[in-house]
Amino acid sequence: ERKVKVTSTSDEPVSPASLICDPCETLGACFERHIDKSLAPKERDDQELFYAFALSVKDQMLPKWRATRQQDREAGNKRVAYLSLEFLMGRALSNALLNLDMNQETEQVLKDYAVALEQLEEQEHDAGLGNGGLGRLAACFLDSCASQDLNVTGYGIRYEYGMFAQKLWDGYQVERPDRWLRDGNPWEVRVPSHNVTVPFFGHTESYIDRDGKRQYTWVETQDVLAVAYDMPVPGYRNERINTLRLWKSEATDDFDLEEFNQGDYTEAVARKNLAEQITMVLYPNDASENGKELRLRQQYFLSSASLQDLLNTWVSQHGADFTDFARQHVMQLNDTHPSVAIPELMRLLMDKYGLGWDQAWTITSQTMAYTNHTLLPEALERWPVRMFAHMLPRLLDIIYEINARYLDMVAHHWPGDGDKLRAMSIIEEGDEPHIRMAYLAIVASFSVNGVAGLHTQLLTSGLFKDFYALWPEKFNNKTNGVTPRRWLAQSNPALAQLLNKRLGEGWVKDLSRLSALNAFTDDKELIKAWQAAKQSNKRQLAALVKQECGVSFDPKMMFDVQVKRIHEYKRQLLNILHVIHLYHLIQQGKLTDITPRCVLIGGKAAPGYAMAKLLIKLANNVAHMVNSDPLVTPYLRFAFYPNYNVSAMERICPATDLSEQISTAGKEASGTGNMKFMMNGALTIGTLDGANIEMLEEVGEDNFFLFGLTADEVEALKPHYDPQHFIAKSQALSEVMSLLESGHFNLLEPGIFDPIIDSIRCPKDPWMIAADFESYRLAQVQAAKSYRDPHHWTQMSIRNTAASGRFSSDVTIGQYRDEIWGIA
Ligand code: GLG
Repeated sequence: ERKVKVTSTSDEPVSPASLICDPCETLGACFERHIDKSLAPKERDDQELFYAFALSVKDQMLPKWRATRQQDREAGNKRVAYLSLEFLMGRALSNALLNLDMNQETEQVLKDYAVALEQLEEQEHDAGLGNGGLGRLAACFLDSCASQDLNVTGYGIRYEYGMFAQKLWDGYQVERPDRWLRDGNPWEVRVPSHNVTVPFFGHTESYIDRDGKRQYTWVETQDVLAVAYDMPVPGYRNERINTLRLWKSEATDDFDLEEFNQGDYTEAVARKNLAEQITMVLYPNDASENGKELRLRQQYFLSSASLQDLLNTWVSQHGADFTDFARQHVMQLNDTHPSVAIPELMRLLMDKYGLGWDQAWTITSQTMAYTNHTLLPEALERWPVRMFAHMLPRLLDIIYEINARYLDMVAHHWPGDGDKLRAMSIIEEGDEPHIRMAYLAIVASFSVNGVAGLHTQLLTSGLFKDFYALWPEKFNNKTNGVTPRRWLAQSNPALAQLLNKRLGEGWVKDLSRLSALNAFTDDKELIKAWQAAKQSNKRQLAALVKQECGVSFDPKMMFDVQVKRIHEYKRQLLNILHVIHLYHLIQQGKLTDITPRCVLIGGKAAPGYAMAKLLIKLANNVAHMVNSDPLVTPYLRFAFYPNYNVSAMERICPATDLSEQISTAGKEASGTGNMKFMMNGALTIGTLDGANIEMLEEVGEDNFFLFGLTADEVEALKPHYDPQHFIAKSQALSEVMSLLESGHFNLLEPGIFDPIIDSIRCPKDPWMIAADFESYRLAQVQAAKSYRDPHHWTQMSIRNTAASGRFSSDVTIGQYRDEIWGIA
């Protein structure tokens, strides 16, 4: 057997286990070698077989990965760095096999080992390095960038502990740590040649240089080592392998030198933990800020390490000449989380490479681009100036200088308007002054984008109105999308095969081709096959729900699903109230409008978000009552799905009939789950919020169950909102409230749901549950009626899939490429 020693330059990915690897080795030979050489010599259980197999698939990628790097280096094309504190990647194996077109070969190889691919896939731990939409969007974008042959690198953090695992105890959420790396991560490659050090604390000193110019240095810092771990991101059948570079924090060897010198060796070594803490755990908050010092440390750690990496690569090729740097780079900031990259780039260019302010500013403001993901005030990051002064003193100097120069411009634009200056300043004054990170990001970026049409419109007319007046050209919309590889081709093989048969395989790369389905909506054969695919997916989900929730779902009933983070604005409560309403109707024998349905809710609540956790308890208690009443279960079943994550969505989405996208209008920036369901042929019941609006535009009102107040109406109603009025007006809601208030769902725990009841009855309820209930109920009646005509329902389902082409992240990334990044 011929074995070739692979040599490589420092920039190329090499995995230790693959040092001896024949580039022409087959997958099978590779697998055999890893079983032999990379595993401990004990029982070969599924976990170990998965590990060896994943290593083999990675080995198959290595030559392409190296070639991609080399090609990008030689072509000298512009490169994009996607900076994000979250990449919610999920599992990698099935996606890699699909994109690399290795499914057939895999089947052959695994036959010899009498193991099924699904068995191995189940062994892989989700890479849960994100909370929800924002992190999953980053993952979909990476897939689209690679699949469109774009030179885009993801930069993130290699958290030791990802998103917590959710358990249920007596219907309450309990959090368990997610040690996803415990069994090792076969996909990652540690690249010590890219180590950089990141400074913290200390103070700034100034001095006069040889040319008589004042210069600044940041001294007596405590440095932390950033170690790069690379993960391959294979494009769809195009030979490109992009990189997701995740940073791990470690102690530098001279950490706490003083203590070493004082002879306190063990103490000093033990203190190294402080450095390692930075990348220990993902903050589990979605759409709300954390405000914790450690979080700022993570943000700076990621920003500094990534920028140093980009600058080092540049300098190794061009020397310290930055004339062309801005033409060759874009840094896309995924929300304000990495926006401290702005003053950090200024610092590196000025303090490390000696550029003057103006040149550094030109480069910074021509390379930074900012994506905003939310209008919720609680999610807008503000850091106390005090914290910056202590942790990042040099950056604070720079932010003050940016602010001073920018406020001159504001003063020029609005002469004599002190209020404007105060309102627009990057520094928010007060007893405890804060830095407004979104303002910093807008001031320093050449592009600011929202993530759906309505969202961008609300940004420019509301939250960022003044900035829009100053710089209209910066603002643009990029409606989100999701990757059709993972979310259709991979997770819904039944439907994918059907699409392949009807349309060929082109849709995987060009989702607009799905619109050809519209020609077949009367085709009986297609309708039958479409229904069969859905039924088979529903049977699989039913088995999973039985296993995870202990509830029997009947595939003949309508599957009505709401899975996403638990948040008041997403209004899981509206859904639960509707379940209570149906339960009540059925118990009273009022069955005329009832279509048998199985309702599934799933999602995690931030551990500190009491109201969201209470909603989980309510869902579980209502589910218990529904499922234990034999009069009710022929018509209604209700389950809360524990530990909802990417892998769960891959099974839930293909089996869903009705997708709940019911946020208060104006609150959900875009949503991306809504798009996954649509692609998989679910019908949506939804409000005019986020990307729902664009989905409705594509599919038409006849194929969508629309309800609720518009964003404008919500705003207009706010000052005189009277929930009692809406409750009194709706018999259904009055009865639901009475039942809830009677303690029917919490007999053993009196009063526990009072905060929920009070929130509905409170005139300040920002989510306007009572206002939208009746219109929601009527839309549900409509959906129930429609479902009773399977032929027509299926036609609507086909039309939804057909109209989903615009929500491929390939389309979104095409727009980023052309309108923001300007790359080939
Ligand atoms: C946000 C929003 C979602 C959006 C997602 C991706 O809440 O509406 O779809 O980002 O842009 N904080 C988020 O998860």
